[in-house]
Amino acid sequence: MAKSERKILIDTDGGVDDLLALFVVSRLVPPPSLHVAVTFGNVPRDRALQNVSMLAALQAIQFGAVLRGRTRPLEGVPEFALRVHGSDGIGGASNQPEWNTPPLPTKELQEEKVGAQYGCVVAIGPLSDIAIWARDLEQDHPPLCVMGGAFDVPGNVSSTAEFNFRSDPNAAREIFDTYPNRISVVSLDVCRQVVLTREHLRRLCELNPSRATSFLNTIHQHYMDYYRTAAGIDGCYPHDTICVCAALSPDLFSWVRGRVSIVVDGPERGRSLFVEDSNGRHFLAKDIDRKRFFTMVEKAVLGPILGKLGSGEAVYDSIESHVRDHPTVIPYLKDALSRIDAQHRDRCYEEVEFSKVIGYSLCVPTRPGDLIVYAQRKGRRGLTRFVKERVPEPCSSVVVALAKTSAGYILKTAYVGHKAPAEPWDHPYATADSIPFWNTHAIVWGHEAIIPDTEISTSPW
Ligand SMILES: [Ca+2]
Repeated sequence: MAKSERKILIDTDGGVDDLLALFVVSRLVPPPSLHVAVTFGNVPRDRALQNVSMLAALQAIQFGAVLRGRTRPLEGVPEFALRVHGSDGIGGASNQPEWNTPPLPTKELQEEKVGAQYGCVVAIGPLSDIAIWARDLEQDHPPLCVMGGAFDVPGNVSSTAEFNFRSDPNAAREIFDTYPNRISVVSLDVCRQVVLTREHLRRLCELNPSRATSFLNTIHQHYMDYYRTAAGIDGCYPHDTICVCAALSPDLFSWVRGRVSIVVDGPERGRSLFVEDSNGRHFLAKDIDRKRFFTMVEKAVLGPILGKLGSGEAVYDSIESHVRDHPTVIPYLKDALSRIDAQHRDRCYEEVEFSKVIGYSLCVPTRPGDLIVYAQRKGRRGLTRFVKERVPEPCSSVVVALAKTSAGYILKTAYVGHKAPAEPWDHPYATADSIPFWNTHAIVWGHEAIIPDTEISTSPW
């Protein structure tokens, strides 16, 4: 298998910083290449699975597979971190109905025994899953990147032990003693060099407002309250995000080569020790380039630049992109953006004329006798007026809707067609023109995804 085709496997225990890490990696790696295994740790395994499901249910967050991991350490019973992450692992957000979702269908991690399909395995929870998984891999053992350990700094569950290693020290020992490939270790030593403040997180989320960024901001509030009390910082150490960035861009860090060993008994249970060794298979992250780390996180939030406006600002796609629903506009988008002068407006809604037919408008004027229905489109909060037994009409213009952020503009939507007022249910954007327009125009039925069972024949406005 070519190196570039290999997948990444992330083994997570579904806490707050895990979900931020999964969001970041899901924005930097194509979704089919991202497999997520869920284990116990911060919370029980099934709760962790719910939390990953909540993230995955948000529009635009996708994983190639979600795999079910272990519910307990190799020996003994699990000890969770509910005080840090909240009783649900996400600071109580699961009590808010807007986020709650059923668990994802999963298969067992232990059924995925082809190691060679993975270019890298990233463990951001206890190492129980990976220890068992590695025992009888059918093929190559991929390089590992592990969040865990405290070497020259105090631990976070005892004076000497870090949570992930302490949660299953036997698994950690087995991995470090027997795993036959490179292990990169992102410990508390390097994580504590990076503080993600509450204000910085808020600004990051506002770069690309969406349900996903709003969810991430919400779940961090309790977690950051804990850190304010426990560590005196109004923010957190984004351990797991640092670890996934180490896996994707190891050059953000300086590394020391050597051997890690784990204490499994006694008062120092879970403690990690390091000895430098130029032949060692373990690479300990020493220092991080904080500036480049935050640039990488910001890039994940913003996504790639779609184009530049005539007035110079960069344009990024919305996390909840509507452009993917209108692929016919994509060949004309860059050109259309370059012809828009934003004039520093907070929102721009522009129709760009191409002076030749470039596609078909799905929104058409309706006539008496047309067959009209109302149904809810995917990603919309209200019903849209549709016309059946009509066809899209030739069109020479592109419509672009933009919202300003501190990094430039976010593309809210773009399509081949004409400007139209917001639909009548779309507060606060609906205007006095909305109802008259949508009583005389409709979207041609059969071209847009509809939420099942939402179709009605009488006007909802
Ligand atoms: Ca974790």
